[in-house]
Amino acid sequence: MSDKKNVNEQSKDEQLEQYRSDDTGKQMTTNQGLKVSEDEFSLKAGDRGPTLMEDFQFREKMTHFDHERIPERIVHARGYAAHGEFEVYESMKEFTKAGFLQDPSKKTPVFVRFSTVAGSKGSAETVRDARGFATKFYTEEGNYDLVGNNIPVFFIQDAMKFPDLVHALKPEPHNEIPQAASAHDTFWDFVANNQESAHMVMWAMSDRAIPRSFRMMEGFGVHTFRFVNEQGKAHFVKFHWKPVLGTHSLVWDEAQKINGKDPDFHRRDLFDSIENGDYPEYELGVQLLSEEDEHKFDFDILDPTKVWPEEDIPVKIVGKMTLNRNVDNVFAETEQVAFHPGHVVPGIDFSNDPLLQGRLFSYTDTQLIRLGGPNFHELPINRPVCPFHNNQRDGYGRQTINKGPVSYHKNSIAQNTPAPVPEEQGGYVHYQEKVEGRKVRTRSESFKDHFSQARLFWNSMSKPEQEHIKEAFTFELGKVERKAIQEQVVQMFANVSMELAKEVADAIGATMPAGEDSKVTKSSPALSQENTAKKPATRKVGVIIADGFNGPEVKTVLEALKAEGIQPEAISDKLGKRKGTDGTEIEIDHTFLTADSVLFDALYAVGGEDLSKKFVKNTAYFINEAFTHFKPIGATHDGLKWLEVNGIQDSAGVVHSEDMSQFASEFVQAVAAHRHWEREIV
Ligand code: HDE
Repeated sequence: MSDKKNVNEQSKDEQLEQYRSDDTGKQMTTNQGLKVSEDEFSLKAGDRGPTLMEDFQFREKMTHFDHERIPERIVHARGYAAHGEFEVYESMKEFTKAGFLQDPSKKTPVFVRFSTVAGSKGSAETVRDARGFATKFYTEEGNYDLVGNNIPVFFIQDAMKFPDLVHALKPEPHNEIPQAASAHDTFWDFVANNQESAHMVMWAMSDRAIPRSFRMMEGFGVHTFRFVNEQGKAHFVKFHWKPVLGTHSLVWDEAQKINGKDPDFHRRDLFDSIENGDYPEYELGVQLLSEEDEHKFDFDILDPTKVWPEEDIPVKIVGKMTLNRNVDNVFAETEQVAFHPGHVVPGIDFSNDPLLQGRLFSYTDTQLIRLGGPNFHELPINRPVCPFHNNQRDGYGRQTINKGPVSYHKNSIAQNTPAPVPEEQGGYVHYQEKVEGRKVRTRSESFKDHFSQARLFWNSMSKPEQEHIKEAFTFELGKVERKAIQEQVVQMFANVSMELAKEVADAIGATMPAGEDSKVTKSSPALSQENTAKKPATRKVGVIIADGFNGPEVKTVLEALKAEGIQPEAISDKLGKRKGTDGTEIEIDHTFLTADSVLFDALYAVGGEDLSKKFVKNTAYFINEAFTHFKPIGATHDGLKWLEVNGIQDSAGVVHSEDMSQFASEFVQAVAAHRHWEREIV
């Protein structure tokens, strides 16, 4: 770190470095720097006497502790983040003048926070919910925040309704139940009475709402934004993040069990991947639309409950983000980071989407209460990497020591500086869109079709995905206590699909909906996860193994798995080392107690000699559960008997062979496929 550089002339990492503190090996002091001689006992009048008011050391320690917590985010409280970098593949000059989108040789530091929406800060992670996907780009022109979700549409069309939506979604106020779940009366009452939610509800009931990993989900800016180029020409733009590993999900029964077995499942996965050097990667995609084409669609492009079908407006892949560094301290970075859709740079502008417009107010406002005042931009994680100067002063926790007498504009004392910057030199000028109209509180007529795209989504799903949606509705409505709400919801979704509504009605004992099925036949294959990238890398395979395993065989298979980037972890009845027939030793990572099939992508049943009854029982349970969750299962020699016990040896995604290298390559393919839905259809 150079002593000469001012803090806001440093790279993001240099900036953070001066705030990092390693206390290892250091002497203990108070916050005032006074060396502490004793840290276990308060100051008392006599061995058994009262504590003295004079004990400033005790009071400082306790006061700091008493104030350790800040309010959690009203939504997206449960989150996890990482640092990384972004690079553009080719200059986007034609469409935007944004500096970080010009030069492929430039790396822009980023900080990304993933989150669930509904749950409190300590809630479980694999709940059914949208996921936040918020990215802060520390650009040379200021911070740019792309504050998105893993679902491309939203429940409502106007920010005015956001508090109502969130009140309905959160635990019910009279008993604070249920935590981090939409399966309750007030949420579905909101849905039934706010039918613009139909499209997003379809996504929320789909596999998208139970991602396998933050590394395997898409991100979307949701709203329509604007790109503006050097010549002042604008294009409408929608932002996409496409995970290089593809978009993959859990199954609902598995997701619920993970919440008990490992409530930190998603953060652990992200943290471990980065520590292992398996850096999560996402490509940035943009859908571009010229201003002249604004009204060419059968939906309004300002409506945040609509997607732009990728088959109509292709997603142009323009760059890549790599997450390559975990935070040093979750509170200082992940908790104190403050995102805001209004943090933009020249070349990126807004549209009149009424949901976006409201967000432009809400995010700064919420930081004022959450981070305790107007100086949150000075927190290390929030500081831009470019210089920032203005006449804002003071407030709680101010860190900058502004020199000189001037804190106003215009002035003569400082030759009228800090001075506004003309557009040609990088000053931000809002896109001069022409607007006129009457002041009204209405929903535009063009926002009133709530069902066509919900149907488009339904049509785009594979059979297994449709089955999962039916089951999700049946689960959620099954938890709703008021019959009238169940009936209303079934009736509402009859507008999307009669098949869906009827099967759900049947399953929950509601009145069969009557009427015509939707006439929308269009589908968008890009929406189905069946068409996503399928790769074996970074998948976790539980290897169930006992003493006396076939050494050469296991070695061949494990090497083949590792060569594909698959991560085998050994499970046995106890920790320590297990010995193979040829003397090979394998260190056990988990016992049947600390592991569970739901924590793995696939199982490889090896077995061994002289297995205890308990071992046999546990293995059969693991295999049966993995099979129920459509997971790949591999078995060789001794392991074959479990396939037979469970009667699954001839099923899809169950791999066994006498030839080890054939077995390994078939098993790798089965793992890459993620899940084997053929089992469901049979
Ligand atoms: Fe947010 N949202 N939101 N939101 N949102 C917040 O800001 C809000 C919406 C999103 O990891 C809050 O700092 C309103 C859509 C993410 O720190 C708050 C409306 C999308 C995060 C807020 C929306 C999002 C937030 C709470 C409707 C996807 C977490 C804490 C007009 C495009 C960011 C905070 C992080 C957080 C308001 C709707 C994404 C209260 C008023 C649509 C990823 O300001």
